[in-house]
Amino acid sequence: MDIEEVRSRFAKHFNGSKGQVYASPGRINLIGEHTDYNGGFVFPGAVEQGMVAEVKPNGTRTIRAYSIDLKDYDEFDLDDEKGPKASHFRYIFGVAREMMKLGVEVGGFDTAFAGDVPLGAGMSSSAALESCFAFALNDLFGQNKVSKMDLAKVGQATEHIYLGLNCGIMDQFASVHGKAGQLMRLDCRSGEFEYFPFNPKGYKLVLVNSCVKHELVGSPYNDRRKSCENVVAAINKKFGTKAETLRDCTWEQIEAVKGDCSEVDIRRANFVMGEKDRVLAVCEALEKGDYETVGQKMYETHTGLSKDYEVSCEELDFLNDVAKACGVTGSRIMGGGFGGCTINLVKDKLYDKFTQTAVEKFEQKYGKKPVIIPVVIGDGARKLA
Ligand code: GAF
Repeated sequence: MDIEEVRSRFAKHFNGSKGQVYASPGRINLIGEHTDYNGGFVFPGAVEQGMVAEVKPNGTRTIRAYSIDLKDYDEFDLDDEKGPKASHFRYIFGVAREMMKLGVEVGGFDTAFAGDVPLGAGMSSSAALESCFAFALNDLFGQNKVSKMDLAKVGQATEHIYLGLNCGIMDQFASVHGKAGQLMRLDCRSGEFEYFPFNPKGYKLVLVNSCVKHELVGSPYNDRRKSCENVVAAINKKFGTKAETLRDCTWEQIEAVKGDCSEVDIRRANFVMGEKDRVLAVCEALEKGDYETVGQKMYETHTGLSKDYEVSCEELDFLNDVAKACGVTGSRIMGGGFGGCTINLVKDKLYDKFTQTAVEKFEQKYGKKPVIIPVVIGDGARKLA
């Protein structure tokens, strides 16, 4: 997103005034899907695409916000619990309210914002928006006292309370903590994380966006989380334990409550257990430069997300099959599912053939072109000017 464009729109809408400019990115995730809300591991990185916002305190209790992309304007009061209706404004309202809960004396502000994270692609444009405003309000009203992890939690709470999506922490975490050229392995139970330089020699990461609109708010995402919670509750009941998430449970315990849960819930819990282990296996393989194993784990994840967790769709399964047939090292659905992109680990020499074939075959079958998005791992939330 061009900062000058945001600057000129802001000036136009707010009487020629000038604020501070902030940015925060979307994310990819190499592996570790639906593990975050189960206390497991994830392995995301920030991307270069993100959200840019110019923000200026206005000395009132009102937020005046202009979405440049949607050409939509609204004003809403910080102290009016209802907040705005449109989701793009609710993210901003939720972040402001959650920052206030942390003791930040948020005042009214004017803002114009725009982004280049493709919407509905599973690259978390919503986390980019939340993290951008959490970072900005911390800087403008909170003397940057709120820690990065708490800024990520502000975004997550916004999803839960203001949008009704019971997501995990991965997307907001990645948007806030990202570093150019580095993936991050996060333990979602302890909050500990490690940066992993990611520059696979001879390989590239590329997203293929099916353009099947992935919209998690109102999707069966919350049901998936509920399935996992059902199994944890059954285990606690049977064993008198106090497990908080599947991370605190064992395969044997899941097997033992088979008769107490639905077959679907057990299948989903088993997927999560396997996925948690796959993240660790991928990290180990990466350290050895063993990209074949990384790729094989990605395919396993795809199969699990498609057959067991049931968050794929026909188009994504098709793209996964095309990748396999082309000899791509690893390929899988990325993000929450129900549409969006596949993420593919491709040998440099196969890159052109694969991307061309994916576009051609997909267009032949579905009558529209998927969008190829090369992955560049970028920086997290920051002040631009
Ligand atoms: C979405 C959610 F927002 C994340 O918290 C995560 O659960 C992901 O789906 C699946 O791994 O992006």
